[in-house]
Amino acid sequence: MQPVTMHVREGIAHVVIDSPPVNALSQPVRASLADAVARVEQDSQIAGVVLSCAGRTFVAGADINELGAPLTPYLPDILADIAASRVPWVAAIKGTALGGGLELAMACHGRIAEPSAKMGLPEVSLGILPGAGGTVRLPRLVPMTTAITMITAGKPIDAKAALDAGLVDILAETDLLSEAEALLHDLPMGIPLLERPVRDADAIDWDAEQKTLRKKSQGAQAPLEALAALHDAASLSAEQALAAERDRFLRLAVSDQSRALRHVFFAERAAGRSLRDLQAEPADLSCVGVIGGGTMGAGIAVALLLAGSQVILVERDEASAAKARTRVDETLTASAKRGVIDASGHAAALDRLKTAQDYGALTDCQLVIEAVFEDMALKREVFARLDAVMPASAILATNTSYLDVDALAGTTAHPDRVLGLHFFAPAHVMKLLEVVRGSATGPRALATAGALARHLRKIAVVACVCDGFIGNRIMNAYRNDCEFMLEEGALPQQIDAAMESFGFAMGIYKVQDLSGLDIAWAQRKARAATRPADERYAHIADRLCEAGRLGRKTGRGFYDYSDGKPKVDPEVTAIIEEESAKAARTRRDFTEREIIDRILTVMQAEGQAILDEGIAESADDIDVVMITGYGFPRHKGGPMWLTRG
Ligand code: 3H9
Repeated sequence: MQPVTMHVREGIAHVVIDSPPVNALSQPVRASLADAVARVEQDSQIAGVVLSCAGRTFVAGADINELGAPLTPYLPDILADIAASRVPWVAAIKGTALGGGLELAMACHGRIAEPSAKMGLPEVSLGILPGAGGTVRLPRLVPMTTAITMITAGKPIDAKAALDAGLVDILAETDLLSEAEALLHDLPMGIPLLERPVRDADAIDWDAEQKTLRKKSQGAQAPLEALAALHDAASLSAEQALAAERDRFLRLAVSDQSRALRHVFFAERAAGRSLRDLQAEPADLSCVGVIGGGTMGAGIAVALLLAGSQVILVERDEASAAKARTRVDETLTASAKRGVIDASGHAAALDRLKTAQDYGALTDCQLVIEAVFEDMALKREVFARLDAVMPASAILATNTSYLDVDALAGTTAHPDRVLGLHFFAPAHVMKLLEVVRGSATGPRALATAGALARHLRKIAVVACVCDGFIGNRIMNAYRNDCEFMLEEGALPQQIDAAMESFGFAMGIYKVQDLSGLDIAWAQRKARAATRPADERYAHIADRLCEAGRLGRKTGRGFYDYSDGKPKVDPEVTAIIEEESAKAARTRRDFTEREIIDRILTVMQAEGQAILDEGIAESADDIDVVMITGYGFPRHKGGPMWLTRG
């Protein structure tokens, strides 16, 4: 069957794209669409066209598997034919119209959308820019400021915002297709879109836009190319701007950054597939227990509340429970400020939170997540108590970031229901969920982790038990090596600058100061007894902790925060130089390239060891962990990708 079908009813042709799962414009879809466009032109009985899609969504864009390959029939040519059609076309949008899908809709003469629909040009997230006229058509429909935000940030907007901006003509009230037909009758043919001027381009300070974007994109090329294409749209004829957009698109489509970003796109979707493929019935997530209402516990509770679950949060006493509730409330307030929920959503979420001091309050929960302090004895006690009160069918998870999940499971009578769910702070924002599979973890516990990730819209990556699992194990390895570089002559600010210019959101020393140096200090102390005597060990971080420099929370860590911002501190430099001398290292200069090469080499070696030991399911999973949990630059594809790229 053809992926694009056409049937004519009372002079209106219904052209329907049907190519699951997301109606991407693959070569067969484009060929079939081009054929439908030609048939419309030849059939004089047809007075108008409604273009719609089967399934759950309008077109989600070009087929990402085909980017960088020969593109015939070429989408911009098909869109030019639609725009020049002798009859009006109306796009009927549901689900999402993204990338080439939105460009297709913009080539039509009118657009109607379901109120729940979303529209966007997310190409920059794939290292390209809209390549089928998006940068030229969008600023002729919406104000240039809106076009700049939509195209350079790649974030979709909802139907109401699209209506307000002028991207769609009306929102459907009851039936999308019959209202699309009605719109066809009402549509004035007017001036063709490409002959209209761009909207409000005079208000733009292009140099300032470029400066801000350069800073924000941290080395990613596509957003800057997209901005340049929009500048072309404002300053050249439509025909010239379309040709310039095409050149930029073809160049970016074969770039290293686009290849890396496409790799990440598919790696993120493949992550945790083993959890989805399990036959076991996951636990019900309508009511979830959380033990501990500190930063992590409260964040996990907020993530669950925002997803619609009821949460029973257990704290050791009434005062701690009250503090936890306040923490949750404050986080919900911040979420409301960011537009994630409205006031009634905030109130409803808070209503779904119950606090308790007794584990007996948890017995209706099929999943309990423990998020108490990282202390093995304390966690063992929690698990023993949970095991005693919870029905055998309930799943018990620990949010530990490095402790032995098997040792915790060993304290229970049903180790098959125990697993690790390593959330990242802030837990209601960060996308990554490391699912730690113990040696006895059963399929129902794993299926529940998969269901939880979907419920919370997170990316699950499966790891087996080892110290630090995937992410923290790799981070510990390169953090150690960074300390060795400090001993050998580098300074924290140089290492941070090198990492940031590579594209990390933040250098390792700013990250440590932000999260606090005490957790890793406790970890090092716990390991001290078993550390081989001949293992190289740098004492710099320990010295800072001993001096009370625990990071931002104490106003001092690797940097001084007395002015709020990280400032180089001579006291830290002195400690580093003393430690170099004690370790008998001759200090020397490091180049940025050398620093980055060393960090990458350590990450890749540790990643390879993790794969060889069977801790991670794939190299792609390691890339996903480092990008979504540890600030590795997305447009570089991840440490393991770089060994292949
Ligand atoms: C573009 O349009 C360039 C043009 O400007 C120029 C042309 C000349 N292609 O995300 P999901 C697969 S660039 C191929 O899990 P959801 C995906 O891999 C494109 N495959 O579902 C997955 O496969 P699997 C610009 C695609 O409901 C399955 O579909 N467009 C594509 O959570 C389900 O995906 C974009 O960047 C694709 N375009 O979210 C949009 N899209 O089951 C990218 C999806 O084997 N897509 N797949 O793992 C999305 O953002 C989300 O998929 C969407 C649905 C929101 C649509």
